Amino acid sequence: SSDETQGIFKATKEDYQKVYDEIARLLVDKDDYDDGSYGPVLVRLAWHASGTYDAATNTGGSNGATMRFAPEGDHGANAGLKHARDFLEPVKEKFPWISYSDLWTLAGVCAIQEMQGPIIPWRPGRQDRDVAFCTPDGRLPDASKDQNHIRAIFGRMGFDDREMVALSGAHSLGRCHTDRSGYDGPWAFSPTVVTNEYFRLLLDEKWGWKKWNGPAQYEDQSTKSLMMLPTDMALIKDKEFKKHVERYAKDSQVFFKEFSDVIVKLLELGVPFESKPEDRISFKVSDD
Ligand code: CCH
Repeated sequence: SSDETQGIFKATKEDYQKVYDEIARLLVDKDDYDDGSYGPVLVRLAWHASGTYDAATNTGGSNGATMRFAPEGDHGANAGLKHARDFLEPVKEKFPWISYSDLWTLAGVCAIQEMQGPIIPWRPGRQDRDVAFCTPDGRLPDASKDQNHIRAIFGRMGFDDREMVALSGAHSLGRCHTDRSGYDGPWAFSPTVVTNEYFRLLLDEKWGWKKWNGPAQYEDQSTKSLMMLPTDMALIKDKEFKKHVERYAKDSQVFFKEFSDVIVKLLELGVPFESKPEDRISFKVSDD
């Protein structure tokens, strides 16, 4: 008997576009949050769901959406991501056939595209898994560390130097919250638009330690309104990383292309797709 008669809903590309459109609509509708958008925190949810991947054991990654469960949801690195998960609950209610793991990654794609970023081709196929699949704490990066830590954490996922720098460009978006990570402030002047500003600021501004009682972070000396984490600053302290910071600062098109490719890879880590890369969907951006 067919899937149809068993009551299994086979979603089409058009169905996934409807989910995309609903998230995009809610992003506009619920603009009374942080800098006026849930976009950045949705990107962080997709990244933290995916960035638990360990290539050696093929565990973790976006397949499973195990951050729904207390052990993983309570990991220090995931503080504040409940805002993103709760934002998506009405979408899950409206489209109950989509898995949380597909929904969270699709939401990251939607947020990047709606914040004027590049198209991020995406495909479905993730299945939610139970609490037993929660990953151990410590798989996500620690902002107080240096380039060796960045290479250890992202190397474990299977990324090279170039990809690590491209991924870090996501910090053109959003901000740090004292009640989540303990750090404070945005990286860039336009935290709800995807740009290569993060790389330009890293190179062009003078950065000094912020004088405060919080965790060690940098502030720009001219306006004292922007921030960098120790791990961000490692990207210009390390010669190999810095080459890529310079490439992306110089050419926003190169950044957009390599950022898109590396986000596609991030969101697919460890997912046992039945579909092929050619089956990826390029969602249509909303017109405003
Ligand atoms: Fe990040 N990130 N991130 N980050 N991140 C934080 C916020 C965002 C690190 C630490 C932090 C990536 C890599 C790293 C986003 C996307 C990505 C915060 C503040 C810390 C701390 C959290 C808070 O207080 O709310 C470290 C360390 C690394 C690597 O070494 C990568 C990779 C991505 C995506 C591809 C986004 C977006 C935010 C903003 C979230 C918000 O709520 O505004």
